[in-house]
Amino acid sequence: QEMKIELRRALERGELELFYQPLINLGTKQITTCEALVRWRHPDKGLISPVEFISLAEETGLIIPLGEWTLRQACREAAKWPPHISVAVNLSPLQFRNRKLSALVADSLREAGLDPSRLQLEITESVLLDESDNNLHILQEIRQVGAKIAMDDFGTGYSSLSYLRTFPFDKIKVDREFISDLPTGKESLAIVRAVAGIGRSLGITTTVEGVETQTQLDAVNAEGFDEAQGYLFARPLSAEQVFEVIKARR
Ligand code: G
Ligand code: G
Ligand code: MN
Ligand code: NA
Repeated sequence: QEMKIELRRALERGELELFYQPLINLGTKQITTCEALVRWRHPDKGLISPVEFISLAEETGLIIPLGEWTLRQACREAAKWPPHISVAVNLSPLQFRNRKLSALVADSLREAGLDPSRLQLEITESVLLDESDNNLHILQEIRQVGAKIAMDDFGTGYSSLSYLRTFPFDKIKVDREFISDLPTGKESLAIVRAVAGIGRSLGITTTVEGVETQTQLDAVNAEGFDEAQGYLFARPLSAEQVFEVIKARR
C-alpha cells in the first residue's frame, strides 16, 4: 500500500529512468537495437529493479501511465541515435485494455520524430491469450503505424508455436532459460536449433537472450541466429552510457 503511493509519486516526480541494453547483429557485430528497461531511482533505496514494481504497477493500474511514459521517453532517446539503431519497448498485456494503444504508439513516434520502423514492441504470448480478438486487432493497428512486433520470452509459455500462426511477428526472442545450459544441455540445444529453423523459414528475425559466455555465443552462432543480447556484450546501461557505447562502436 505504501509502495503503491510511493510509486505513483515516483512517476510524478520523475524518479523513473530508462536503461538500455544493446542487441548485437551476429554477422556484422553492430548494435541493431537497444531494449529499454525501466528502473526506479529511489531517493533513499537507490536503483530499484522493475522485478520489484512492475507487478505492483499492473495490480494498481499504474502500468498505464508508466507504460505511456516509457514509450514516449524511449522514442525521444532513440531519436538521438544513428538511424540504423532501433529501440525496443516492453508492453504489459494490461496496456492492451487501453483501446487507444496504437494511437499512443503513433503519437510517441510523431512527437519524437522517430521513424516508425525504428520502434519494436516486445510482447509476451499472454497478450494473445485473450479470447476475443481485441489484442490481435490492436497489434494489427500498431503494425499499420509501422512499428515492429517482437515475441519476448519465446518458449516459456504454453503455446508459443501456435501464436506464430496467429500473428506474423517480426522478431522472436528466445528466452534465456534455453541459453543458460548451452552447449551441453541437449534439450535446450534441440529447441534453440528448431526455433532458428522456424525463424529462417518464416523470415522472422531470431534473437537469443541472456548470452553470458563465449561458449554460449559459439553455440548460438552455430545455429545461425541473427542477433544476441546478454551480459557478454553489455548490461543494461544508462542513456548516457549507451550513447557513449554507440558512438564508440561505430
Ligand atoms: O530490467 P530487468 O533487467 O531487471 O527487467 C526485469 C523485467 O522487467 C523483464 O521481464 C522486463 O521485461 C520487465 N520490464 C522492464 N522494463 C519494463 C517496462 O518498461 N515495461 C514493462 N511492462 N516491463 C518492463
Ligand atoms: O523479460 P525480458 O526479456 O524483457 O527481460 C530482460 C531481462 O533479462 C532484464 O531483466 C535484463 O536485465 C536481463 N538480462 C539481460 N541480459 C542478461 C544476461 O546475460 N543474463 C541474465 N541473467 N539476465 C540478463
Ligand atoms: Mn524484453
Ligand atoms: Na525475455
